[in-house]
Amino acid sequence: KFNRLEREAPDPIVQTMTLYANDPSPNKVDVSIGVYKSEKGGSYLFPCVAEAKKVLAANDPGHNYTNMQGIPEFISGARKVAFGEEYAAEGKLASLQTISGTGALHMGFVFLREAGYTNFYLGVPSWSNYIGMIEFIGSKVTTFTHYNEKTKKIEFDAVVSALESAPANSVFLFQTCCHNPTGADYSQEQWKKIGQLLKQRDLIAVLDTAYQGFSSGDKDKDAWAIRHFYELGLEFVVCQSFSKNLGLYGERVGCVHAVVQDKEYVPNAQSTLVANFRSECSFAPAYGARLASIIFQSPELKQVWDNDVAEITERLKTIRKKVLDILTELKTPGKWDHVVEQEGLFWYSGLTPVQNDRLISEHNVYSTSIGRVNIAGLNNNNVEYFCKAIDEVVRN
Ligand code: PLP
Ligand code: TYF
Repeated sequence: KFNRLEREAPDPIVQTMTLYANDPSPNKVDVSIGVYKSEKGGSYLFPCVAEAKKVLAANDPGHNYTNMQGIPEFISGARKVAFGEEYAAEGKLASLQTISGTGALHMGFVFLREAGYTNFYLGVPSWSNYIGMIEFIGSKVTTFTHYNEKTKKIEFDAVVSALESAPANSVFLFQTCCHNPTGADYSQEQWKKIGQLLKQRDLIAVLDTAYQGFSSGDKDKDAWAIRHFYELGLEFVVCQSFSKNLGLYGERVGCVHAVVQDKEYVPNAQSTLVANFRSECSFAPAYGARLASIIFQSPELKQVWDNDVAEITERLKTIRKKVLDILTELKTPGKWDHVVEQEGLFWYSGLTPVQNDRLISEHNVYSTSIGRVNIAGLNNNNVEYFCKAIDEVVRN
């Protein structure tokens, strides 16, 4: 009976969030979960989303069932965001609206299992949920270390040797940009090498794209790897989240795309995605995808969105610079350039678990236990306090 169940460990990121919420200190700083916050410190409503909400309210579509593949305008827009107008129109994509990026990964993993691909490779450190999600559906993961703790950069030789040694038909799971948790991304040259090896060695890629735009400030530029793989004629899966780059976290807005080179087989891939979703979730949820569709379809709102993303990226870079300036001024022991070299929402600080615990217990600064700092949790009111706390735990 149910007493056979074991007690499962909670998500450590959610645990840190809860600790923060329960801390009464007026000085507390939340740099834990990956949520973009504005300079004022609160959650951020994208101006384009605020506008889309008004448009939707004025044209209430009601609450009927949607469509099992998802909202059609959402799917066509999401394709263009990931692949660009031209490739999105070529008819090589099978796409499914999903329960955000996590749902895109899940449906992507299930789709790959159906196609016979159950052997995954993952560079670590990486996003904490991947391994559990892959094993949950009975597929296997082999990890390799893709980050150099000393240089604070990608250890590309390790990536190449994993690609060179993995058996044919293995699946490599990559993040396109703003890597969670390391902030260390591949250069275009590195992506080219990865693409070549995938092709030569008969490997499949999953490209997880949860922060598109937050690296360069330009969503098209941040989709370079997706479009390059497409041009190489690879078959691969793209898992897209709009949690961060539209701020629609709780609405769960995402999409999974499979690139099928022989168009004759697109309907097979498409119907497989839909049949799997039917068994898991049935019809797609409506509200968030409708908001996104309104933005995708309006040239004016798309422009506002582009500006929003560019501004966010600028703010992230400014805070990174400020952290480096303050730590330099404090003469904090160690080398801290990686705070400006890493990209996106996260700074992989390199602080030890003990130092992170002390940040929480002695300074009320909540980063994740692996030393990942959400840069967007910092602002002019708390960045100095945050840096002084780091200085203190590093020195003593
Ligand atoms: N992939 C990465 C790398 C993430 O950081 C996240 C978290 O936000 C996701 C996927 C899943 O995102 P979502 O919240 O849209 O499910
Ligand atoms: O890594 C993060 O902080 C984000 C949000 O189980 C998140 O990706 C955190 C934990 C989790 C799901 C999403």
